[in-house]
Amino acid sequence: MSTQEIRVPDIGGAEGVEVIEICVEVGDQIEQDDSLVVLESDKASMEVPSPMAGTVQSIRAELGDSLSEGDVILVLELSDASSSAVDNGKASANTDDAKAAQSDSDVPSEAVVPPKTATTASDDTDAGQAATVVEVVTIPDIGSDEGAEVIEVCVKVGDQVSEGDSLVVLETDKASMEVPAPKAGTIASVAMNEGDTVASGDRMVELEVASAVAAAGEPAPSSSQTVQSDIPTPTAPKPEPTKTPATDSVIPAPSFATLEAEPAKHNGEAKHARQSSLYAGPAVRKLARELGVNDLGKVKGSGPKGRITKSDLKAHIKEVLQSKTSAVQGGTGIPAVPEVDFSAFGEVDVQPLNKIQKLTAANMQRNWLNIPHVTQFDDADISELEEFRQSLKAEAEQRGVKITPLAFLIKACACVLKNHAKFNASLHSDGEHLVYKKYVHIGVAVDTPAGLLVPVIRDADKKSIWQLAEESAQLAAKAKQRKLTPADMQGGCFTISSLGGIGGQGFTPIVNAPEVAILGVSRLTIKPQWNGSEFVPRKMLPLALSYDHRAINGVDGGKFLTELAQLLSDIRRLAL
Ligand code: CAO
Repeated sequence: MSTQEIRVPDIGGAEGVEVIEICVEVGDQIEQDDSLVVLESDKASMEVPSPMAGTVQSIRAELGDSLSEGDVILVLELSDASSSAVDNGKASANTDDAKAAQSDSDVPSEAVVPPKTATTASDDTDAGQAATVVEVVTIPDIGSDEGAEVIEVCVKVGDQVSEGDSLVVLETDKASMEVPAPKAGTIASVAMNEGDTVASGDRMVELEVASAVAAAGEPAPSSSQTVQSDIPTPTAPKPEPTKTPATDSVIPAPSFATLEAEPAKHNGEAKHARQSSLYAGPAVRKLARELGVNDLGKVKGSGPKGRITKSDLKAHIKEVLQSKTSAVQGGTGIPAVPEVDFSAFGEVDVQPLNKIQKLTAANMQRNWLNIPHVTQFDDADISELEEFRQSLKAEAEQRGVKITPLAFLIKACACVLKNHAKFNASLHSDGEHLVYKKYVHIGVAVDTPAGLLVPVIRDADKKSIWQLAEESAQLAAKAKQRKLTPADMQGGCFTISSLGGIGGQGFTPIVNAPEVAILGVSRLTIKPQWNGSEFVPRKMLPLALSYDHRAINGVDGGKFLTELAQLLSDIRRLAL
């Protein structure tokens, strides 16, 4: 098995170009043309492709290194095919001859010369006065015989451009570049479209520029004249970048291709500016197009300077696919509420949501969107319960416990949950199973200054009314002091949201997924009840049971609520 040092190819004469990304690791099996490193100068960047297939034996370049043409990037253990190619003289295994090996194996040279312009017409202005001429701007030498694809046209007719503004973005297999305007002017015509394949010398745009000639007092050509001069053709000899003559119509050229290194200077639409300010190499852009990622602006780059790597692209696609899946499951895709400038209607005070509020908002939305809710209502006659509770007040004081209807509600719910296992269950994430829980942990919604918290009382079915009263009060106090631990809020099977101490006749609570049901309790009121012979005043407690209709049907809900109301009406049955 032979090895081959892979060196920096011809990078258009650039010296000391920084390594900003190493795309391979020792041991990686790579194919010919796989990107090895990304180099970046202050003006441009390029991916250096492997001239042959093999296994990365060692990496000589490090992030941040400054490399020039001929510097060793890594050592490749050649695959059989590459070895025989080397043996046959297609690639040289002689490390001193690495440059030859690179050119033999088609490592692209991405030297780029600036676009040239050719005067084609002028305005009919008098000599010596300010005048404009229309100049043809052509595609510069793109360092590739196979042409380049126009992946973005950054300007449209009528756009004012400054010198250096991007006109189009071109991409070859291995590199991409923005072609800058050679001088300031107005776009008179655009000769290419996105998707076109172009070659050096092709007509790109016509630029209407101020005529220095006319301003200098020399006769300007009349508008009827069409002067065609010095338009480079695709076959024009490739000038050395370093020897490019400095003329008015030529700007300093990037030494090799870039899409990402040049900051966005587009005068076109926002899309252009957004796209071209991105750091993403041609290989990533190509992959993005193949995978249908049209807007790289949505991909978060994790590389140096926010550069988008292939892994970032894959992570983005995964995220999008997951959100699409949950959209199917959860019915998102609902049009957003339009943004309103409330200050247009009067004074406003904008306050940030705290962490709990944000979490609650997200959870509520998630649960509301994901769960097909049904809410069923009933009133429980808790006249006897209230009488009993009042009778416990002295003892409660002695015990140092405040006893409210809540403790009875927790106890009653625990009993009913044991009898109605579907309410003490969760939908399996596969959507095809119910997970029945053998424990009964009940969450109690607590209103705190920081927001809504739901501590969980464990094994509520095994605890006495006193214990439940004490524990719920302790947990509520802990919640209000923000001393709850995550464990205090985990593992709930069912939630009680009691607004009884506050008021209201009823409300529809939102199920706290992955639980499948929640009980909303409102303020008891004395209502006339028919006892068979007359109306009598009774203390009626409004109950609202919301449940996930995927797990629980209406009959189940009706039975649960009826049994709960009966238990609360006759708490002797709690002892059974
Ligand atoms: N009807 C009439 N009075 C009631 C009642 C009811 N359903 N429930 C409680 N009360 C009474 C209590 O007996 C107490 O009266 P006394 O002081 O005279 O004894 C008073 O109202 C205040 O009770 P409380 O609210 O302090 O205590 P609690 O045990 O009823 O509730 C807690 C505790 C933590 C649940 C409650 O303080 C709380 O935070 N509730 C808000 C829950 C919430 O925000 N839910 C909405 C969630 S979004 O769906």
